[in-house]
Amino acid sequence: MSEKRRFRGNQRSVTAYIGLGSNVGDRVGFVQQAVQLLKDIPRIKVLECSSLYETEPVGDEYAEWFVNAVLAIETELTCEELLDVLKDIEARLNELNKVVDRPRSPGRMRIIDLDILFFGNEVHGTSYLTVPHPRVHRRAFALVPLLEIAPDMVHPSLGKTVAQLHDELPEPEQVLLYGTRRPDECHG
Ligand code: PH2
Ligand code: MG
Ligand code: MG
Repeated sequence: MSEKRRFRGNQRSVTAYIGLGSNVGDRVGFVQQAVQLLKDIPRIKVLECSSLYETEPVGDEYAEWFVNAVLAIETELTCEELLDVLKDIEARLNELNKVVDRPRSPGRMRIIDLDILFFGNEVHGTSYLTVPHPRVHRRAFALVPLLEIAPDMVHPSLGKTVAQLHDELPEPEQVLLYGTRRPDECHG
């Protein structure tokens, strides 16, 4: 049994890591609202929250910078149940904020995106859910916040720690502690 699994009565409890991201409107507020909604779920205990980061968008369809963070939680839910909870919170925040005055941007906008990055040491993949997240090891916007709260977490299928994966990123996108990003400078 993995270290990350504990039993309380006959309830299995797992430490999981959740990535949060928003790239439209009140990005910090949406991330904070999602954290609060997660704290309100009875079978989820939020153990730790990383700092907030402002991150360069990855993927051509996104034009605006994201605010990203990672949470460590302890839960008795299964991975599929946790995914349902996250989808529900995404839907609630989308519904509550659908009249948000969106800035004009050519890119795709996410009010809130909640991803399961790790679920204990579980490795499994279906069309519905893959854990660990299939791109966690390639994304500085996930690895930098993880580095803060779980540098020694070993990726269960790659066998490398978060710190090693971060060191090995070939061309990391920019990840800045929130509040430290300077306005784009003029070149030339
Ligand atoms: N999420 C994506 C695609 N690109 N880029 C950054 N910086 N942060 C994200 O959370 C992000 C992204 C799809 O979920
Ligand atoms: Mg995502
Ligand atoms: Mg997602």
